[in-house]
Amino acid sequence: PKEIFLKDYKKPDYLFDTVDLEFQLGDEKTMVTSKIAVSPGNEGTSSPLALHGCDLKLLSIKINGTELKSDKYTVDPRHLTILTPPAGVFNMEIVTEIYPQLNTSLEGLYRSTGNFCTQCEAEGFRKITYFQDRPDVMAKYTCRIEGDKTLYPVLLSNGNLIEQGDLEGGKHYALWEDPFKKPCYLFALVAGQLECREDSFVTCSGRKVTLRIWTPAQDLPKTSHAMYSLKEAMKWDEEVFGLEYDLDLFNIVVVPDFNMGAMENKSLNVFQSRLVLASPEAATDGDYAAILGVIGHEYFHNWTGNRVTCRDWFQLTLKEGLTVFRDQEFSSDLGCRTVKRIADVSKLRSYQFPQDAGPMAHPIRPLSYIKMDNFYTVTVYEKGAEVVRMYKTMFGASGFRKGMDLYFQRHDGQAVTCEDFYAAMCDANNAHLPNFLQWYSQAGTPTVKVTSSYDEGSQAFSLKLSQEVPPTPGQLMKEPMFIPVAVGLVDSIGKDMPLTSIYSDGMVQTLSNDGHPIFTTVLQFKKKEEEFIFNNVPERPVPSLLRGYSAPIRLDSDLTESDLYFLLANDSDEFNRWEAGQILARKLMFSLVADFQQQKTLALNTKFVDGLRAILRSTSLDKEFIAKAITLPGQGEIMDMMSIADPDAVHAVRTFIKKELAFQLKDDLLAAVTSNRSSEAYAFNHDSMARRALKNTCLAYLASLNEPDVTELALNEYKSATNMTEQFAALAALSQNPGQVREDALLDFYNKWQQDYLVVSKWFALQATSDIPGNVANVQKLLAHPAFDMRNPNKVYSLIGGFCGSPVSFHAKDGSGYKFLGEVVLQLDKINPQVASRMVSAFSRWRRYDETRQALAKAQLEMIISANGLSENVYEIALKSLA
Ligand code: HT7
Ligand code: ZN
Repeated sequence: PKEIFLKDYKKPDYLFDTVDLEFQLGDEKTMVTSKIAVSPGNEGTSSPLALHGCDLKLLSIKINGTELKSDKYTVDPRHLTILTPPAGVFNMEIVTEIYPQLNTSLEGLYRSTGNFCTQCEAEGFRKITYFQDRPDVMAKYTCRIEGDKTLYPVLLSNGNLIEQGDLEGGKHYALWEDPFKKPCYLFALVAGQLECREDSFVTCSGRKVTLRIWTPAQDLPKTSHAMYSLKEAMKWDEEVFGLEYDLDLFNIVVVPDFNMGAMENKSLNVFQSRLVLASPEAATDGDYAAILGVIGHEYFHNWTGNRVTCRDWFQLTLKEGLTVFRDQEFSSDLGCRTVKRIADVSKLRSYQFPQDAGPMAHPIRPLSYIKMDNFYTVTVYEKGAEVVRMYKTMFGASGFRKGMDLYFQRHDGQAVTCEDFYAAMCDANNAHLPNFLQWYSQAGTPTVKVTSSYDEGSQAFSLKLSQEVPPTPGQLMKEPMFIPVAVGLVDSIGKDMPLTSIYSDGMVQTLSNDGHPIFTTVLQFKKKEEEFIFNNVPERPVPSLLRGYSAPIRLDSDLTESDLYFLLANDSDEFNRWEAGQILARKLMFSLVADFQQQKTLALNTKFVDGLRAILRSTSLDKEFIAKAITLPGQGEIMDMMSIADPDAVHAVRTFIKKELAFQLKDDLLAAVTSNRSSEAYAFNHDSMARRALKNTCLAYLASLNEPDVTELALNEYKSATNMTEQFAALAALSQNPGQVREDALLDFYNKWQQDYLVVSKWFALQATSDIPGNVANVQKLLAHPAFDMRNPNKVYSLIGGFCGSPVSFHAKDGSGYKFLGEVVLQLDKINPQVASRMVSAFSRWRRYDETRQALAKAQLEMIISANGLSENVYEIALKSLA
């Protein structure tokens, strides 16, 4: 396999101005005719025109209307090369045959429950026709679709429908025209038996846009939340960024078989069912929130990704980091900002930090890849979003908006780079951010150490900062990065001190906001070491550092335990209140892990219990915040911070703390469950969701006691629940403890919901992630369950992905979890390499474990990499994991 490097980027030799596609859809095969107006990309180019292609049968090529003789082109399994294209502008017509019903990779044109569907990002268009399949080739498209009218009554593509009609032999056709230039990865076609929910949105300039969500008829009632989400997203983008939708039609199509969450094809977004379909009985608050976020995300791509796209795939974070940031902000504005921030930071810590510390570590703009699909990662997406957030932290909301305006003014209709975004942000704010671009090119999570000191005589409070970016594969030496550190100083009664001036780098900076005192300032930390001295500080403060998590770093400060308890109780920055609790919990978990490893008796410190009790009893804090604040850091997060990850110890300690807290706080937890019941109909709003979150978190704690009264309580909650959020939480609570009650509840739930495959996926995931003893065998058995299907990515992610995320069973000391995954990966790779490579990634951190586990996991990776006919996707991950 060939590795592709960012440094080798060259502009295309040829441009495609217009692309006219024609599809003749058939049950066995589909014929694709592509007519392209080609022009030279560089003055006087005479080089061969190389087109990508994969799994295509070439039927004919014509240049300027004349059939091209076979000695004028070459064909290999990946390319069609026109050896001597005409000089200047010319027309090219290529006819190919493809076999969508045999396509289980779910890229290119494929069938999902009988319907036709496409997925072209990143490099799937080459499975449809020969093409320069790269994002900097932007063209205007038309698409004519022809097919049987009964089998495929709905024919959709990008842009506007300009013609449709009946044809002989029971067929019909539709002709679509997209007036906007686009790269081929945004092309889409959908055909089949679908019905739609229709609504409309009037844009800020008064244009009426028709909105349609297409699903199989029986699912239409479940699309109302998605439609609500879409209209909210359209309104929000106008209000916050002044961005208006640019066509008169916006379609969303729901398909059960899809490799990722959703796809932002121009005016024809495609979604996997889980991210559109919801009803209170069958979807949880988490599902509702995910739908809002992802509908927003794909819609926001219309400007950040589609109107302005990426020059090459290395720039992926240009559109994905920015669009994730936008969807995070959208969800924050519609819900609770602190809670959303906590959720996003937790995700970053649980998934991105481990990636950044492992063999697959890469900068948000990778330097090379074998298979681009492997770089749709939490680093490119979530860390990328944090990098965008830092511009906003530096320039403020209005400075950020100015930067966005300039970005669109300069680059609408273009395929650009991350430097172009940086330049727009800086130019719009007359700023320069030294060492900021390092975020795009250096991998690894920086660690920032902070030590503080106070001088009573001079009333000066000093923060000394130093940074260290760890070595990562291929990058042993690192440069300092620009790190914005938001800081507030809290006085002894828990109030923020006004900040008046700071001395750093030989300069004094006066702090004020138009004469008003300020309470949080952003330190611009850009060297290996720097000292910042706050003047006029009348007493020794407790510093509240990295407020709102102002940079994606690991912070290592000299705050004492009592400082942290003080911040947990008093910080005006709610994020940092939560953070203080998490740091305390981590410290506690580490010390108990050490005790466990030395076979000491475990005991919980009373200050910790008291701290959480105070939070739990608070009547002023947001309920969802309370739920998050009493939740312990995940096992993965703790293992990630150990020199040798010990899943057994971490699991034992986390289980111990949970149980002990439940025991000591039982009355408060029971009170929280009881007082947060509600008989009101389900509503998707923050208050009701927060209430359910708190109730469910408390129920989970209580169930860990495995006592008859709480089992009874959980069973009652399960039986009386009127929505999936509460029903599923009660089921999860009951299923913590092995035994008949667990088995009966799981069976009852399956019997209730077996007709709804999205609910059945949850049922798979719940069992897959369980840490009850002997779970490898359970999961193995579930593979053969009639409701499981290896060809459906959602089911694979629930069962196999869920299993890999559970430290206890996956890392079973006898290697049974590893062996199970090894076998599944090889089976999956034959069906769907993209999904298989996501699963094989679970092995990538094998070096973090003890020697026995290392040997067992390594053996599986070696077995995988030596298998015949392995895909490039899986090969790349296995190779890098073993390196
Ligand atoms: N931009 C979309 C990415 C995507 C994708 C990538 C590779 C293979 C299949 C895929 N399906 C969707 C989704 C997004 O981030 O908005
Ligand atoms: Zn995206």
